Amino acid sequence: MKLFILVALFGLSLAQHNPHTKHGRTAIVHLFEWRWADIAAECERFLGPNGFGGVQISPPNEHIVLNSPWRPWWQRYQPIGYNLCSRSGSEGELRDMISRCNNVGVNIYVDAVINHMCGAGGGEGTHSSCGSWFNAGSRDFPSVPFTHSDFNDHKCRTGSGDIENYGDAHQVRDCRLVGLLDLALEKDYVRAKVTDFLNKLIDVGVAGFRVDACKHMWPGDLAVIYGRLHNLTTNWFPGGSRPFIFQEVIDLGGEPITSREYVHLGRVTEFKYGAKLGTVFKKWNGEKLFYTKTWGEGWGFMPNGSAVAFVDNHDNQRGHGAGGASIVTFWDSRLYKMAVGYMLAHPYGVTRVMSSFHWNRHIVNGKDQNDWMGPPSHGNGSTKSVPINPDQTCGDGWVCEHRWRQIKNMVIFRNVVNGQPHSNWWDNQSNQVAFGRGNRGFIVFNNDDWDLDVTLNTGMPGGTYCDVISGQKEGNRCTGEQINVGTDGWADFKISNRDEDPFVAIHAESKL
Ligand code: AAO
Repeated sequence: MKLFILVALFGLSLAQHNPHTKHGRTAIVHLFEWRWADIAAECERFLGPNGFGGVQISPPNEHIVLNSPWRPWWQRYQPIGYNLCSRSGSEGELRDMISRCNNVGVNIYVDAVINHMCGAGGGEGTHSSCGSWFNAGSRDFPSVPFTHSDFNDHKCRTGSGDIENYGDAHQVRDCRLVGLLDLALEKDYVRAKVTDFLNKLIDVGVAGFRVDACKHMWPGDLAVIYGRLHNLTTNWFPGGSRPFIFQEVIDLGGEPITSREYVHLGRVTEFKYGAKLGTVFKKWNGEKLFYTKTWGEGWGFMPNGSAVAFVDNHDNQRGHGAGGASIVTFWDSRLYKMAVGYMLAHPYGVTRVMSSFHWNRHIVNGKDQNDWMGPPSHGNGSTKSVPINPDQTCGDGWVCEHRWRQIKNMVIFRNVVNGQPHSNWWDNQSNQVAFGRGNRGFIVFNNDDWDLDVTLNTGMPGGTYCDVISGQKEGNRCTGEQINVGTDGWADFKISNRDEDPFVAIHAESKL
């Protein structure tokens, strides 16, 4: 009996680590600030056909609407209530998108902001995305409803009421993160309201949650909330499936709160991953690509089965959150494609690809003055839809990194090599490295300032393969470079350091 309970508990907690992606798909894309109607279309026309496993969507619930600055992207991290109308669209559009994505095998993960409501200075009125009245000053949110006793003001011991010192775990959990009204998640009433919100989304068909600001919530409170979540709907998921949970905890070391406190509850965002990978590809601090032979847990990252890996996110691509200047983003596209390619080729973690919008970056003394700028919008503040150009890229200021040929093809690579071990490592003791994934795929990088010209054991069956970075296989022809693998598995690789993309990748399904 004891053994049974142990197994059941273990199974329960592990289940929340499973993204439930379908058809062996392995990568998630964050369609940051996209409208629901555009996500639905993207699932059908692009994500499903190209093997993307799921989408992280922006917060779908009612949020504050701000004029100064004008409609910042971060207004969506200031909830007013749990009605499902947001800058991305109405509840009807949300429901339609979730079914259409599920119907083509693409899961939806909701960015769940449950630590707090809007900022203490958010004012009074109906400046919210569904038009609900609220009063931040008196802590009144009638659309939920939450009142002053549902907040942690009485528990916080700092002079300002805000978090002043990340070295004190109590204030990090009980005080206000940048002035955001901190919910008292120890109260059963508050837990019930939050749980109802999440369960409603599960019943509509979402596959799980990116839980915002978990460092600022007590793990014990989260355990109760997660434990009360419904199983995923059997319309699209096997009976008994637990929602996938991945928790935003920024742990770069040096603080009392660590990701270890959360890994038993679900996966956790591994912020060291992008911070280190950026440092390596930028060759800062004497880092070299060949040091990544032990990439993953060997670099002090959390256990593979606990991690969500990503190169950049919506915060640190614009200087919010953590990671700083080492983070590579679409602004540095050549390095970015390599870094994302490396992540997708490597077996570590559940991987998330970023999909951004352009803004007028204006850096003064290391700080971007326009880090607040929201998505491409019409004059009235409503978000523009995403037009698709004839060459499959996006228009109107949407960057769509996930549609870049090199990145899209590496998502497919990851699916093709899924379950295969990291193998056949080679390096030049500098910034040229290569590795395979069993006999299903092989990738070679040249991040040195000189050419690469080597013969390597790929571990792949003999034949001619199409490099999916310089081109791709279309029918029976290759639009890029071809790589001939001998019957012994060896192949010649030549990569100039001046190539547009100085890396090459082949896999079982790019064989001609
Ligand atoms: C906005 C305004 C504020 C205003 C507030 C309320 O910008 O001026 O006071 O409204 O009116 C987003 C935006 C915020 C925005 C907020 C609400 O980023 O600017 O505030 O919406 O609209 C911490 C949290 C982490 C959080 C991150 C931004 O721990 O959870 O800050 N990320 C999530 C979301 C994010 C969102 C929120 C949470 C809130 O992804 O989009 O905010 O819902 C240290 C700590 C980290 C801490 C950072 C930043 O990091 O470890 O936990 O993140 O500081 O404060 C080195 C260190 C590293 C350190 C870093 C920075 O890298 O190694 O540990 O330096 O010091």
